[in-house]
Amino acid sequence: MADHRTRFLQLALRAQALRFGEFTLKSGRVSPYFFNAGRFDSGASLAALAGCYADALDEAGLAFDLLFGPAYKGIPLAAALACEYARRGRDLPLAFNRKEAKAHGEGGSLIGAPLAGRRVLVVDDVITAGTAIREALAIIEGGGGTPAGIVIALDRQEIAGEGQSLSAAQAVAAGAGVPVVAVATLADLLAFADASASLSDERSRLQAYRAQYGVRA
Ligand code: OMP
Repeated sequence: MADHRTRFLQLALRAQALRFGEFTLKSGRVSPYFFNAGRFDSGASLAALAGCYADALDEAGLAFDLLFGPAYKGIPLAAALACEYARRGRDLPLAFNRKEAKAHGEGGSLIGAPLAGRRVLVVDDVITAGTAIREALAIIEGGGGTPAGIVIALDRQEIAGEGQSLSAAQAVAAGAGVPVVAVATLADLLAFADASASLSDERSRLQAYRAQYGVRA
């Protein structure tokens, strides 16, 4: 497994951003695991996470010239990634949205660098059914930007609905015509659990969940 994948899973477990148990998702599915990016709640842990995003993007070789963080969870992720790129010698423009448009002050719902004419990379936490990401793509198009890709920490590799053959991430990628880059996927998590004796119970629950909702390999 690529170094950044293992590094990310170790970081997520240490930060308790990745937890095992019983969680009801936005989709209504009951999942044996949950990824909460909000647990990357210190400068050092966010910086380490941003390093994993940047390594995954380097590996994918995507071309983009603005980072967009959708409210709320994408905002600190995109900001941390912008700082990571600056540290690596690339100063990228950064933008994000607020959920409720403001009628006073600077107005509107977009904040930061203008999207118009730019190839925009969406920086977000996780894709399950793809709803949140589709909203972000619509915001970018509304702001005159061109979506160039999506980067997330975790692709849960679930089908969006009964009988579908593509995962939600694959369906979003095909629909928008842009790649989705994930630092890690459910398959990576399963491989990671395989290699760690302490996660053997979790592994069988993850496999059962994948058999029910996961995309067929
Ligand atoms: P979709 O919009 O269905 O792709 O789900 C993505 C959103 O679900 C995320 O932005 C979170 O709000 C939430 N979520 C997590 O944060 N972590 C998970 O492991 C699963 C979900 C989820 O509810 O599916």
